[in-house]
Amino acid sequence: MKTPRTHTSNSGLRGEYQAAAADYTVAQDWHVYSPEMHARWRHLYARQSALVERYACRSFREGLARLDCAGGIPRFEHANAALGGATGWRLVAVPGFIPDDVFFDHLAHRRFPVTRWLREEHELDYLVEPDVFHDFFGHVPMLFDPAIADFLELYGKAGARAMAMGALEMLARIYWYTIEFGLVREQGGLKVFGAGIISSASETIYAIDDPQVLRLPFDPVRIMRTGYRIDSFQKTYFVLESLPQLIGGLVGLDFGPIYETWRHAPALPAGECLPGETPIPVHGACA
Ligand code: HBI
Ligand code: FE
Repeated sequence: MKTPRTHTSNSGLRGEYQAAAADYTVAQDWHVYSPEMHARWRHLYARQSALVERYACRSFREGLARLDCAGGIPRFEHANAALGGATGWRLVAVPGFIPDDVFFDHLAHRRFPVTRWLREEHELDYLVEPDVFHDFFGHVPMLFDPAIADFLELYGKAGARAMAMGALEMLARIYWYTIEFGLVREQGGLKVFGAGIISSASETIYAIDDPQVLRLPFDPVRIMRTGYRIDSFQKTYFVLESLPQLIGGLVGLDFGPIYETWRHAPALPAGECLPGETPIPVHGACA
């Protein structure tokens, strides 16, 4: 039996890349997870699910309930049985972070790459790279939502053009400020739908409750111009009025001219308002 360990490959990324296929998929090898790893998952799950009721949007709560994964690291094939009938998405196991073009191609075909390895005991609170807890707990519940399901496919399909135009950074900011760190207004208040927030206990509370944080209305072009941090809590969050706004706000846009206009401009710093912008007050009350 293989030792359940994570390695650092030549690329400096964690995960076992040697065994991966050309599309970077691997077998999940669920039987290789140790009892300690399942216990660590339960610990992470218990901590985050206690916050979900109050802080997560309704789609997240409903999706999480359908996954039934409180007891240990889930089998991706079980999730696929539920997801397939709901939105046609399928999880594929990957060793960790994968090249942009490969990531886009999976999304364009409604395959969501889920990292196989789990964080170690000493890094329960913060990770820079995605692990199975971030990818599964954070992202998979939202794949049951039709708007998110369709948006992610569109995002995957938009990838090649953005890369060809040297505007990958701009497109990636859309993913970052929505799928990873997005908020949505629900029943008058603000809720989390971004996986980067909902898989972190401290950022979940910060993003919703901290009165100092800048919260701005969702605006795709503004987002494409705004830089972000990968090593600290976000300084700006963008707020959708509803999840379908994600698609509605993008379908009419021709990304080509937008990339052309802004791709050489310096990024707007996160945490700063532009003249004329009105931040959304904490807890989303109308200004
Ligand atoms: N790979 N496993 C994984 N997860 C990601 O979120 C990811 C990736 N590769 C590229 C990538 N994200 C982003 O740089 C693209 O969204 C641009
Ligand atoms: Fe993620």
